[in-house]
Amino acid sequence: SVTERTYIMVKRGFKLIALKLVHATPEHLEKHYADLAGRPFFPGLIKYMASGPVVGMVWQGLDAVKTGRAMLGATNPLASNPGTIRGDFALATGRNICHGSDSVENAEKEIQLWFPEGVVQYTNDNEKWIFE
Ligand code: DAT
Ligand code: MG
Repeated sequence: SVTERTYIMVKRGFKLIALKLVHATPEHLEKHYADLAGRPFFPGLIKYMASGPVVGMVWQGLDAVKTGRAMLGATNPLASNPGTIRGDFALATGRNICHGSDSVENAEKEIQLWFPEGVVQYTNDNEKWIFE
């Protein structure tokens, strides 16, 4: 639907409805990546993602989840097309630099985890102020 939302870090005509710089704690990231707990790379993933701040964003628009994933590229940057974030800027699976929700349901969970204060409600009507 046209109000579908995802948690991604890039723009393509979507509406930005939340953004913040967060230096997440390992505990926060363990919740975010809970599905992967127990995998051999899990401790390294948490350390990597907690090593510095990330820019968290919520973008809204048609097919935001699927289009967001397409823009990120494949989990392994080696399999990511040029023009995708991972295909252009990452080399290794364990250091693939970005995250995007993989389903509408998970997106809503992740938005709640990263933006418990809620997103910003607004309409894009700046022009009437700029050209008044
Ligand atoms: P994605 O981020 O494409 O949704 P995922 O949810 O399966 O991929 O895994 C989350 C992150 O965990 C992934 O972006 C990088 C890391 N990861 C996944 N599989 C890995 C592996 N085999 N070795 C090292 N890191 C891995
Ligand atoms: Mg994932």
